[in-house]
Amino acid sequence: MKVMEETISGAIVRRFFNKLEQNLSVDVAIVGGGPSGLVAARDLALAGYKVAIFESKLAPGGGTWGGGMLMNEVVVQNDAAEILHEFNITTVPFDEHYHTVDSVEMAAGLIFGARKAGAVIFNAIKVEDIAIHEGRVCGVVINWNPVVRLDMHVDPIVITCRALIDGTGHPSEIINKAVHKAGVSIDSPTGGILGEKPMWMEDGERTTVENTKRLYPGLYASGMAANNVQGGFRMGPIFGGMFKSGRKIAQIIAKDLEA
Ligand code: 48F
Repeated sequence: MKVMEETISGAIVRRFFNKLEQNLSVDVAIVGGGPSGLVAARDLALAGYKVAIFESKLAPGGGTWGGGMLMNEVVVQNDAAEILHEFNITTVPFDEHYHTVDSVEMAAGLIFGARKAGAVIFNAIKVEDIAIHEGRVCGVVINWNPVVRLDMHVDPIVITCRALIDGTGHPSEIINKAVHKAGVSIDSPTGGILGEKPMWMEDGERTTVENTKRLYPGLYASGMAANNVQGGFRMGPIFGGMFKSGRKIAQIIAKDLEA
């Protein structure tokens, strides 16, 4: 008779590798489980696309958990609060323009919503490179984040995709690979990365959405990564622009994948 330990280990190994195998090729790979990536993931999964998020940290959620300066409340505009209500996240009206949200409920709710819609989340996995074939981004190169952090000389594996979202936030890590490693010219005023400007909440919130677009065949940016690329201002603990950016990039990708 099998001992319990063998059953438990077997269940985890079989189920995990089945999940990985089912996602070796996806419609949309999203790098980073921050707020923009999670909204995009839910919208695209609800639209019927096969979506996988690769998040380097153990806990997805990106910059949502800590509120402002570890005070765990964030602020959203009225129209963005409506997106959170779709996730069943509670918002509390503050004045005629803004709502506050418990940042822990928001992080947990966004993750749960994306997952329940059908997006698969691989955590503790770092996207360390991209695949570009014949002028089109077509994959993410992944490795266990602890392997990368320990600088172990271990080759990665590749997940192929039809569309790739850089949702890595301020560093726009994936677009950096495209520009500096692959040497491609992206859809920005210089063809490269302009870099984020300092704090200006109102402008940053607006431009985060405006700057959300396809940057190169197969390559898209959402959230702070999109704003960093186009030289937008940062905005701190107000999150409406991130949700709207996630929604916008999902719509752009759905249109491109249909074409
Ligand atoms: O930064 P982040 O929360 O992304 P976002 O959707 O939202 C930005 C806001 O949180 C905040 C802000 C709002 O006013 O300014 O910064 O643009 O989340 C990015 C996620 O990407 C992960 C990282 O751990 C974080 O959870 N990430 C970054 N690089 C990689 C990665 C990588 N190479 N591979 C996998 N995950």
